[in-house]
Amino acid sequence: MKTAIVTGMTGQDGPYLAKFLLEKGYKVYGLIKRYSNPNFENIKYLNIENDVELITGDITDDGSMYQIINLIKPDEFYNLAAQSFVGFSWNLNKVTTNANALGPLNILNAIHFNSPKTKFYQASTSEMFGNSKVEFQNESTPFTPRSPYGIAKLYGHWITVNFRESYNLYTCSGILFNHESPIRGKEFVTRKITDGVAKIKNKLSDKIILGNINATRDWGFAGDYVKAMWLMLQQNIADDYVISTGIKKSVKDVLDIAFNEIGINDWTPYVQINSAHKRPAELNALLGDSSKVKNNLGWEPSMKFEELIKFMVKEDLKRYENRR
Ligand code: NAP
Ligand code: G4F
Repeated sequence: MKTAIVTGMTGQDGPYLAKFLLEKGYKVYGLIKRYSNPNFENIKYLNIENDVELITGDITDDGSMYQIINLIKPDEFYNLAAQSFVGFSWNLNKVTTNANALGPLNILNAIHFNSPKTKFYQASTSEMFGNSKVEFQNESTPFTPRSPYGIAKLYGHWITVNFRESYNLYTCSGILFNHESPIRGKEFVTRKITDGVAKIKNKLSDKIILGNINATRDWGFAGDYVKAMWLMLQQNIADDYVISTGIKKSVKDVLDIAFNEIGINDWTPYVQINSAHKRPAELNALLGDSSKVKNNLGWEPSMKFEELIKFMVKEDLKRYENRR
């Protein structure tokens, strides 16, 4: 039986990846931080609470990573933990840097000295491209990050590449574009909208307050993207890959689909713009070219944007209906 450690188990991708690995027959250790009041909502949503072995640790604590990796010596280590909200990375720039840059370094050092056969996946991001000069970003596109989040993640990316080149470790960096699901954090724009629409439908609210609704992103489904993470660790040679759908949509497109799902064609009376939700340095557009992963690993996304947003609205509607 293969073993894997997955960090970020209370977030979105951690539970999706853990479920995928469990279905493949892995023994999965899910790393969570120490909480006074832990939140297992996402783990429960995917029905894996009895199957994942939860272990307590913190990627910013090198001793904690050293002990855990020395004890388990997993076949695979997926580092999904991060301060992942770009908007807060200006206010929490040191927390963001500790988790997103030094976190992967701590894990890589622990693997290098304690378990050099462990294959390592680092959750890198399209945010590292910044406002790119090219329309489609791929593995050769220069990085020009514009947020403390993207800058810290760029260190995580390069240190992952560096440990591969310096010590011959099997380390991969997945450069993932935005991916969403019904367990996406509610501060991210898609879920903020689908949750807001469900509240409006249930007369619990009459407004959604947003920032730059002209921004465009390349949005896919988290359930598809975790398969790409696993594929990267199953090859003979470690490499880095862009994961995306190659389709550009705007925040306004999310609003169109989500409101349409509750029978509202004109969402303008329900949406208010507030500059508090705008960023000091915005990324106006991101769009990925994932032909390398398609050609080399055979990965392609399965869920289309419209289906994804409708699915998220339906799941949020169920949550409010179940509370009545
Ligand atoms: P998420 O929902 O915000 O989950 C992040 C997880 O990391 C949470 O469980 C969080 O725990 C945990 N965490 C934060 N700091 C930690 C620390 N010091 N030690 C241990 N755990 C810590 O993020 P996600 O959407 O699942 O994304 C997974 C990863 O992919 C992140 O690294 C993100 O930056 C990256 N990424 C995401 C996307 C996307 O569109 N979703 C795209 C590209 C890259 P708490 O909640 O308890 O703080
Ligand atoms: O949903 P978002 O907060 O996602 P963002 O900033 O693109 O970051 C996500 O994707 C990255 C990959 O590209 C990940 F690395 C990162 O961890 C995270 O998962 O914002 C999307 C867009 C932005 O342009 C933002 O300015 O939506 C715009 N937006 C407009 N109004 C808003 C809002 N974003 C949020 N969160 N809240 C708003 O009210």
